[in-house]
Amino acid sequence: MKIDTNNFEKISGKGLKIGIVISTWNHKITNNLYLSAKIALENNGVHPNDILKMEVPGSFELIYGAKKMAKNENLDSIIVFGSVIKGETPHFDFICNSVSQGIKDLNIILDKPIIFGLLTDLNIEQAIERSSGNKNKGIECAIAAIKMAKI
Ligand code: DLZ
Repeated sequence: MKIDTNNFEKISGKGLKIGIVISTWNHKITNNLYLSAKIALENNGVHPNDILKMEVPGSFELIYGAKKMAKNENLDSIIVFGSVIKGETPHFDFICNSVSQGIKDLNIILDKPIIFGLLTDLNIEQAIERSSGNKNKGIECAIAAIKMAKI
């Protein structure tokens, strides 16, 4: 994965503590999202020790993971990363809907921003495209996490 750190938005994340929940389903994709976010956060001044990672089995579990992580009062924002790839059953729609509704609910209930980093792709090629390089969702979510922590 190649990321040009000169090429993304600069916004100071100095002093912030960020939690990241990642699903291990489609791990190659979610790990790339995580690594991209980590690079973007650190490049914007977040100390590596202030990035807390939690793994959950699948995207459906991101909701509970984020809720648990939000109990840590030191964290300023939480990002969730998952990758759902469309198969031949309606499972795709159920998971995508549940996770987006669940994360939306947490944002209403909790007093902490939860950033929505769920990739919902038609195939693995799309997922790779959106989880690596300079325009990937990992970077987008890292910048959103910093911006939301400052509100
Ligand atoms: C079951 C399932 C399926 C079919 N597909 C995906 C997927 O593409 N991406 C993903 O993150 N998780 C998937 N899962 C697992 C569910 O998210 C969940 O972990 C299980 O249903 C157990 O609750």
